[in-house]
Parts: sequence; structure tokens; C-alpha cells
Amino acid sequence: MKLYRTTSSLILESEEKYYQLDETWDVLINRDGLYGYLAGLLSGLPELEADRVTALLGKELLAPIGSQEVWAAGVTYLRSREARMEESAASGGADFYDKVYVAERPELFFKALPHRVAAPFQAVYIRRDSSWNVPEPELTLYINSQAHIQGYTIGNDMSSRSIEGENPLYLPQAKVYDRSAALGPALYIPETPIPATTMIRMTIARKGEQVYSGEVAISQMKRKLEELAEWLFRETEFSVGCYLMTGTCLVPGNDFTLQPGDIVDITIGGIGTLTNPVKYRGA
Ligand code: DO4
Ligand code: MG
Repeated sequence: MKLYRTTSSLILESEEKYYQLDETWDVLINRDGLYGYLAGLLSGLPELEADRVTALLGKELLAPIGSQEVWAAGVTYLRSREARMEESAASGGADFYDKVYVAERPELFFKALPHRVAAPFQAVYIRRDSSWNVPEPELTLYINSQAHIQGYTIGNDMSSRSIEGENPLYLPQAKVYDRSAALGPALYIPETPIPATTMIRMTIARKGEQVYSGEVAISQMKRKLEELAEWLFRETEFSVGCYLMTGTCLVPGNDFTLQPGDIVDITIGGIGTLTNPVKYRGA
């Protein structure tokens, strides 16, 4: 099942049928046993007409987030470790990435408050004070206040590789700024955990031409999803749950940087496609 947030209501999708829900987002998604609760609601809900669904999931679609914080895990795939070691070689920071890949404690960092998150089709921003900007396509967990992984969405952890590479202490500036994250299009709530064979795909288009394409199975991740959730909830309470991006494996070559006007498409099996154009803030 999938949950969509729109400007006027919440929409539940089940077996390609759509239903309007009279619920509050933060309360609904934080319910333990969310799949069972939604399945129980289905029989009493009238199906939405196709025209209404098209209108709601078009211009009215919002990111699937209410008051939740967005956190992110880093260096969870070998390719991410290699890329960070390359970009930080000159600054002497490479060892940090090498060590965190094998350490017991994962790299977890704060990524965004909801107002900094781009919705599907809304622009993500690149920094003007950064010469090397990339999208990071990431399976993103919704973990409720009881530390249970309830659902999944697609996340884009927009990043400045030049700022991150200059000094690991600049990580918050490389990662956290307006519209440095995108989430969507829906919160996917399967009956059983997402399979390890699930693929993450990303393409980047520039002036109608594809300039990057890559894919990876989530089985390539070094850490378990539950392990990341468990570390995040140590000593920290999330009263309405939180989102956790689980790291990237798809890293364009070192000669690639995003440009305004690029279109980033990220697809994850079962969830859908998250599409965002790229812009400078205020442009
Ligand atoms: O340590 C830097 C960030 C790593 C990251 O965002 C990733 O691996 O996805
Ligand atoms: Mg990342």
C-alpha cells in the first residue's frame, strides 16, 4: 500500500485503486502495525474517481512528510567509501571514510527539517558556493516512535562534494541547506519488509539528453536497515517518528557536477519514481 500527501487530503493506494483518508498524517503513520490498520480501513472507503486522482497526484502532491526530522546514514556502500576517499585525499580526510565503513558505529547525520524538503517535481537546489554538486539516490526508511520501520520512500540526499572534500568538518554545510533533500512520491507500506533484491535506479537528464544512468540492488548495502534504525534511536526520542536516508551507492564520475535545469529521476522498485529539477535558490 502507498500513502500520498496532497494539499487537500491524504490518499491511500492499494492494488492501483485510490481512496481518500480522513486522518492526520503524523498520527496515522506513527501507528504501530500501520499496514494492518490501513488494510482494515479499506473495505469502508469509497474508491476515488480517476479524474480526482489525477488532479490530486499531479499539482497537489506534497512530499510524504509532516513534522518528522530527516536523518541520513553515510558510507553504507563500498562505492560511497571510495568516492569520499577520493574527494578528501588532498585534505587528509580520506581515513575517516575508510574507518567509518568498517566501524561498528555507523555514520548518521542530521539532514533536514520538513520545510527544507522538496516535494516531487519541485526543484532541489545546488549551492552557489560549491563547484561540485551531486544528487544521492537513497532508500529512505520511515521509522515510528517505537523504533519500528513502518514504510519506505525515495530520498535524494543532495550534496556538495567540493565542500565535503575540503574538510570533513564541513559536512553539515555540504549536506544541509534549503531544498537539499527531496522525498516522495509516496510512503510505501508493504506487508513484509522490502526485499534485498529491490533496485535503486537514477538517471540525470540535461537539455533532453541523458547524462548519467546507474542502478544498484539494496543488497549491496553493508549494514542492515534495522541496525541503522537501532543506532539512530539510541538516546534519542522521535515523538512522531522520523525519516532515515540509508546512503548512496550511485555516484557519478568525478568530472560530473549538476547544472541548473538538470532533471533527476530516482526509481525504487515498489515505491515509484521521484523526479526533481535542479536550480539555484532564488533563481
Ligand atoms: O560522509 C559523507 C556522506 C556520505 C553519504 O551521504 C552517503 O554515503 O550517502
Ligand atoms: Mg548520502
